[in-house]
Amino acid sequence: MIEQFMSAMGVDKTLFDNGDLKVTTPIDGSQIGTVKMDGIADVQSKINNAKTAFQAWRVVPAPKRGELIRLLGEVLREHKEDLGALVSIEAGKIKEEGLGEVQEMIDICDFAVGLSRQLYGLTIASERAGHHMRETWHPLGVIGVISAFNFPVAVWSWNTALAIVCGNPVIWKPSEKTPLVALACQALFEKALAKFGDAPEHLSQLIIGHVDVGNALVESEDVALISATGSTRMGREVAPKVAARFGKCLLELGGNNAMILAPSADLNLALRGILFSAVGTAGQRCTTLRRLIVHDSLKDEVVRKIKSAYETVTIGDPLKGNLVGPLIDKDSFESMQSALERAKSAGGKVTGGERVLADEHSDAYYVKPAIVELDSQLDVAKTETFAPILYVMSYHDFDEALAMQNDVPQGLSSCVFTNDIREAELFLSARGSDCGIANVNIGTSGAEIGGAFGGEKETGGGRESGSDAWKNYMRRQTNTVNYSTELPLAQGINFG
Ligand code: UN1
Repeated sequence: MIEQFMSAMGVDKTLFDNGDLKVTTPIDGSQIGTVKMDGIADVQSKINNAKTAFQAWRVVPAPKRGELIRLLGEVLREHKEDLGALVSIEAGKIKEEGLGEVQEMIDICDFAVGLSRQLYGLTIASERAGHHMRETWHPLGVIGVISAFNFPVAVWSWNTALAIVCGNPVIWKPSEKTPLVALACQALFEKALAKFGDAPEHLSQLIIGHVDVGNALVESEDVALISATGSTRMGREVAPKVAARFGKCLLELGGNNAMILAPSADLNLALRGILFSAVGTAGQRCTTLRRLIVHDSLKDEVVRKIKSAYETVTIGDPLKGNLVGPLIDKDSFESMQSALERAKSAGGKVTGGERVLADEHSDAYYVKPAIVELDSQLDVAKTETFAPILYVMSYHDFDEALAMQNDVPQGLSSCVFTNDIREAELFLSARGSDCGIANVNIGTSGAEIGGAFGGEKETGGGRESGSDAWKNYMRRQTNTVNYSTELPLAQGINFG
């Protein structure tokens, strides 16, 4: 099933049919490959390789480093269909979303190429005559990337495109659920390297395995930045370990994203926004819409319309034109069912959520998206369940809606649908949404790469992708230069 794509992208067959880690597709649960896992000693030697690569790469001019990423973007354009299909097969995304993910990679490459000529620092007025101050940004060191199954390639590219133009090598530990797309990205990166010519070896390396190898990366003093995307539970493990060695962390953890739907909203627009954000990627985006806070005057109509829209959503093989593909695995299905049970026993009214296509695919987990009507925001709605469950609650005043929106431990994405400028601006104000992403008349998911992506509270505080997220991958140096013949001290100190 995967061989044609893998060979088109230049992945050697021995890399995926001769290993100890079994890889299955969520489409039907069948095995699609086996991959060799790394051990702790492999991690150490890859870190050493990366350290050597760093010595050479950090002194290559940044615009030249950008050329490598320009070539990566070119290779990705050539292989968009192959990589997109492989993402669909390994992660279960529908075809359009698999392609969209590769487009997101191409976009960040373009962004990073421009950035390679814009790694600007400030010049600062010195208080001393004949002195000049400035800020310089230098390459940081070895960058460790830990990514999740749900955006199995885009998150690597956000980090890698920026890290490379900023002068750093990358070691990537993909999710053990999606190692094949990682092998493909590595092969595509190597194609770009071959076109580029004289880059040092080991600018991009993969580590495949479970939490033990991830830990070895996290605990290594030779890894300057750990950029980790995944659950809040994972972040709680990683962050203290990195902090203990004074390393840097960029965390992209759980989300529990809400929409406030106000009376003045364009309902058709809102319904389309709800549908894409709540059921797209089968509810398995960090940015998935999980809570709908709807004005009480609209609640019945909106719930009715969502239910009828959900009836028309086609569920099934993600490569065959359906809108909703499978959940990643059985564990994911079980945690969805247990969240629905909890909601039910706390008085929630559950519609949908049941397994479908079980006869055809006993080892794959397709579900109907669920709507859960709640009288108030119960604990179950404050927990992120990585599945298509939309909790619907109503509000009466806008302040109450804002309080509900913010009353969860996570702080990734949020939106308001309104045509009332006061509500829209309040939502975006200091006392509005407490999330890293706050949108007006756009759903919670599907962010562009140009903005900084990430969120507050249990989401971990990191910002990746656009805006000035590149600063994560560089170290800031403050320079003071004295071009006078005196040695005046700052703060006017007279030292004899
Ligand atoms: C993620 O789910 O980890 O905003 C990333 C979005 C995508 C990225 C999601 N551009 O939905």
